[in-house]
Parts: sequence; structure tokens; C-alpha cells
Amino acid sequence: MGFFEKLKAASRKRQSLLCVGLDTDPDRIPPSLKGDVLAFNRAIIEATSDLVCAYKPNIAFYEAMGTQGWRNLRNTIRAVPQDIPVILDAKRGDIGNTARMYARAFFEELGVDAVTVNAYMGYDAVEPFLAYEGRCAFILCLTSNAGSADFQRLRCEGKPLYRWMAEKAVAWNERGACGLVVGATHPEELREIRDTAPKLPFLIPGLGAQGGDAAATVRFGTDANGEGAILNSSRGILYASNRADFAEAARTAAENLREAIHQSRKTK
Ligand code: OMP
Repeated sequence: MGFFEKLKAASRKRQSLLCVGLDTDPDRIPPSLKGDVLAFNRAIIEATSDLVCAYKPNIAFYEAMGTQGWRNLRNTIRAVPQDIPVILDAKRGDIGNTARMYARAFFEELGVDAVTVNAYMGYDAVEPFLAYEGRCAFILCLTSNAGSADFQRLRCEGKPLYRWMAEKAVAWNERGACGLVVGATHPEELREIRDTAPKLPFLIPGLGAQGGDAAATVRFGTDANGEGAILNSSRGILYASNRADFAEAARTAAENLREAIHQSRKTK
């Protein structure tokens, strides 16, 4: 089963557009775990796997821990139930020759379903990811951070750079392997980007710790069927408590956000 079918099935089964970001910082997990990132992740996955449509580990949190971090990443991916897609947040992009190695590392070596990709270097930097049938490359379009204004909003030949990115992703989607990353912190632009790319799946981070609004995100970010959007929260769920009850607290935070999203879908 390819990424899109897997996402749709997981999302429908759990009535959820929620993605939990597995950005596990050993300094923020409960002291009782003594820095055991894998035990923490397993507990979080076990506590939330009936509430999510995807998990998104950000590779930085694992790379920073060297060999053990890479092992933790691999075992975390293995701990995710088979029917839930894993999006590896790696934000890679390089000349084709190098991008092919990134794609091989993520899709073959780690076996994830989707990755985030930085398309600043153009089509040949993205194509190696698109070449994998049944996987997905989520291309950074308008990111959630304040610095997104530095380049992504610049007008080029009459429209902002993020619109060019959305249009390119639509054009590159001939094999059905493209998605877009748009921050929940930009609801107005989310609407505009959804109009530009009505059928692409959107990965929408920025809920929870970054303050994005769930109702506006659902309203403007989902497709015509009220689907096609993956709403991510990482810290807001992972660190709901740093005591022994961390998994229950994460579950409650995930339940609340899933429910807020669900209610917004009903009134869209
Ligand atoms: P929280 O702010 O803790 O929910 O984490 C957000 C996660 O989404 C982090 O892993 C970020 O790297 C990632 N992210 C953004 O915050 N903003 C973006 O525009 C894009 C991403 C991403 O590609 O997922």
C-alpha cells in the first residue's frame, strides 16, 4: 500500500488528522527514564496510536545523539504500528547525485513512508525522492517560523516565492508523490496555497507550542473532502508532563487536539 492510501486508511480508521511529532529531547524526558529516548518514544506511541493518522520524527533529535541516536530512530520507526505512516522530517535537498543517497537512506535504509524536502535547489534535488513509488516528498512551501518572511514571501515575477513552490509541486506531482509543508501559523496563506494545490496532501506543523489555531487550520488546510491535511504537534504532546504520568498526559493532550480538529471538521 502506498503512502496516500495508508494515510487515508489510518486517518479514516481513527477519525483523525493528528500527527504526533517525535522530537524527543533527552533533556526534557522524565528523569525516571534516565535519558532512554526509545523507552519514552515507545510509551508515547503506545499511548497515542489509536488517536493519530501519522507520526513525524524529526531527524535532528536523533542525529544529535550519534550512533545511539540513529539506533533509536530506527527502533522508533519500527515501534510504529504497520498501518500508521511515518513521515521523517529531514528537510533535505542537494544535487541529484547526493539527493539520491538521502532518498536511499530514508526510504530504503530506514523504510519511512514520507520525508520533508527542501526544494531551494530545484527539481533535480527533489526528483530522486519522487522516483520512489508509493512514498511521498513533502516540499517546504511556507514554513511556520518568523524567518519564513525572509525569503518565502519575497515576490518573484508578480507572486510570492511560496506560491511558485506550490505551483511547482503541483506540476511535479505527475507520479502522485508530492505534498506541501505549510505552517499553521499562516492561516490566510494556507487558504491561498490550498486554492493553488487543491489535491496535494499538506503537512501542517505549528499547532501546540507554536500557537497555530486548529479551527483555522482545518478550515483552510483540508481538501474538498475535509481530508488531505496532517496536523502536527510535537512538544505540546510529548512534554505535557515530565513526571511518571507523561504517557497519560501525552494521551490527554493528543485526545484534546484530535477532538478540537474533529469538531472543526464537522463545522467546516
Ligand atoms: P512543535 O513546535 O514542538 O510542535 O514542533 C514542530 C515540528 O514541526 C518540528 O519538528 C519542526 O521542525 C517541524 N516544522 C515546523 O515547526 N515548521 C515548519 O514550517 C515545518 C516543519 C516540518 O517540516 O515539519
